[in-house]
Amino acid sequence: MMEEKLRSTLERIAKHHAPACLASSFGLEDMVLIDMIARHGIAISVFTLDTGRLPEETYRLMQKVFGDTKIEVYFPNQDAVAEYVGENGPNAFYDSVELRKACCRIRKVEPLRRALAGKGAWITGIRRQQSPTRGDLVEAAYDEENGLHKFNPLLEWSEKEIWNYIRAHDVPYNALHDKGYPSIGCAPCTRAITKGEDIRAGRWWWEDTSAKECGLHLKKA
Ligand code: ADX
Ligand code: SF4
Repeated sequence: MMEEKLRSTLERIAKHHAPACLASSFGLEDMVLIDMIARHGIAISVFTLDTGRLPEETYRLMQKVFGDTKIEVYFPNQDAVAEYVGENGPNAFYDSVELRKACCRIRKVEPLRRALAGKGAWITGIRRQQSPTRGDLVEAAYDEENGLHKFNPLLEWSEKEIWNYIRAHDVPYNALHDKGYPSIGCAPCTRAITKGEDIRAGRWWWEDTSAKECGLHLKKA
C-alpha cells in the first residue's frame, strides 16, 4: 500500500517535473528511494554531494550502489576549500557555529546549487520524525531558495516502515546503522547515539539542538 503510493508519487514527479533528481547521502531513506527508482525504471537521476569528509562506510556503500545505478557526484569548489582550510585549519568546524556553517556552505550548500541547476524538481529522504525542526514540513512545495519543486515523499514514513522496506527488498545499507548511527553525515560531525537519545543527537553533537541543520534544508519547504 505505502509502496504503491510511493511508486506512483515518484512516477508522477518524473512525468510532470522532468528532469527530476534524487539527492542521496546513502542514508536508509535514500536507499529506499534509490531502490524504488531502479526497480521500476523511473526517470529520476540520482546525485550525491561528496563533501570529502564522508565516513569510509558511506564510500563503501556508494561503491556498491555504483554497480547498478548511475550516480552523479558533486564535489566542493577546490579553491573555496583551500581558502577555508588554509585560514582556519581542517577541523575548524568544532571552533564555532559560524565556522561549522561556513564549512557546510562550502562542502554541501554550494555544490547542491550546482546539482540542482537546470532540474525541474528534487527529491529528498527527509522524514518528519527525524527532527523537531522537520515537524512543519510538507510533502511537496516550491523551494524558493533553489528555484524548483522539492518533494519529501517519505515524510510520513516511520523508522520501522523504512527498515521493513529495506529488509523486504534486501536493500544494501550503511554499515554504521548497525553501530548506533541512525543519522549519518560527515565523519568528523557524526557520532553514535546511546539508547534513549534523539535520532539526530549524533549530528554536530557538540552544538545546541536548535542549530543542527546543515543548510541543505533550511527554508521551510
Ligand atoms: S542534513 O541536512 O542533516 O545533512 P540528513 O542527513 O537528515 O540531512 O538527510 C536528509 C536528506 O537530505 C537526505 O535524505 C538526502 O535527500 C539529502 N542529503 C543530505 N546529505 C546529502 C548529501 N551529502 N548528498 C546528497 N543529498 C544529501
Ligand atoms: Fe564540514 Fe562537518 Fe558540515 Fe561536513 S558536516 S560540511 S565536515 S561542518
